[in-house]
Amino acid sequence: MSLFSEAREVIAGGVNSPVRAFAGVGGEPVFFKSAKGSRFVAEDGREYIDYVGSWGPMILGHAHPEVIEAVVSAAQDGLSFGAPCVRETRIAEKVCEMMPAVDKVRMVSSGTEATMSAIRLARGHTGRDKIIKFEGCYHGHSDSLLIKAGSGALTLGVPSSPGVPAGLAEHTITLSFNDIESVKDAFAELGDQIACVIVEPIAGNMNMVPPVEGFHETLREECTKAGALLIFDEVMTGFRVARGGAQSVFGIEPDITTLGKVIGGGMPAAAYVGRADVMASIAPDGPVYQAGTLSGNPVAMAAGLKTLELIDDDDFWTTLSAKTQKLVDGLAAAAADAGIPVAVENQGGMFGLVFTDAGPVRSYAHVAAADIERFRAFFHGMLDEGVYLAPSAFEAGFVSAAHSDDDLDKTIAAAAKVFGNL
Ligand code: HOZ
Repeated sequence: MSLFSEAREVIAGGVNSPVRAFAGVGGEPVFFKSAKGSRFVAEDGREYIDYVGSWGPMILGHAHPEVIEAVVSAAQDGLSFGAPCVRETRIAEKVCEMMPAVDKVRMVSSGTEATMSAIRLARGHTGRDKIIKFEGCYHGHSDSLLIKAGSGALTLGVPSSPGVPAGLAEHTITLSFNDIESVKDAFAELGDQIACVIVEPIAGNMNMVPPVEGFHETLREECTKAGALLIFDEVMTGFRVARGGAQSVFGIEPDITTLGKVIGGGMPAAAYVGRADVMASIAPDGPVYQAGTLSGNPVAMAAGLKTLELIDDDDFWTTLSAKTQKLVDGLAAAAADAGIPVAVENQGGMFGLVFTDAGPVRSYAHVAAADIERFRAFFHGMLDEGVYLAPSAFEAGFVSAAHSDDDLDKTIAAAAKVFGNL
């Protein structure tokens, strides 16, 4: 019996998160037993160069010695207190220092918790119910946000999940990512009812889709005019595309930012952060309730803080960006040599690759029209060559500081071979 079949006997769908199941590419998922640096080792002993990085957190590579040391030391002090500890204050100080639009921090344990809480905060703070999100953006799996969502929901073909009450869904207005006019129209019609706009500043859950010029500026302007809050969901882009996240790249200050992945350094930690007067609405200072037994867990704080300390360095970002650039340039050149049309994107340690001849990808409709069958063949070809990519055409890829020139050269050579066979 395969490891996946064994898992299916006792785990719903055989996985604890749907995108891991290979449903988007076919076949059975690889089971991993260890990871170090840029490499994964599977249960059968095969080694892979990893471009998933646990879906984003592992920006330093797997099992970075200083992060492991911080985790071990924190664990020896106790696994969970359910009471304040200084590590929580230190990581909050670090986040305020590194990210532009942050006065106050509230730690939670997952990206879903962060976005769900941010939406409640926006509704509670403004006294309004309606929210605007964008098609193909994924903000975790809470009810208000699982409507025309990206990531696993898109991969499995259930972007609007059953189980979301119609009465709640009617408060979520879904617009097309990068469609500036539709944003203006929605505010013209419903501006005084809109609590917030939530957006991935660079969409990373429908492959990688950057904003067009003026998109974020329009969101900022319309929210400010209408008294609505702007939420940047930087669970994926925060501390991943730049030291100060996507907001530092575009020079836009959201009212609330949601963080996850890198902020936990591979441990379950996330946060929603933002403007002091907005954050003052959260209990115990304000009436908007949110709580968590493991929020600010000392071991997770230690992993996150050490990770942030290690990436808080200009040279780190120059080197990481150069590695990612080398990878996407190599992939694009290899595809062109083989006559395979692709569109690539990259920023910091994040990249996208879409099989399309329609030029740069700027909306969900562009991604949806791409050649998904070709992606599936590419994914399996690369897997056979020892390169582990996200098992879905709708996910971004991640490069870490641990990826060496040799890793990148091997990956580009593997891609040249696989493109040639498509
Ligand atoms: N949010 C992650 C990237 N799309 C996926 C995590 C998961 O759904 O397991």
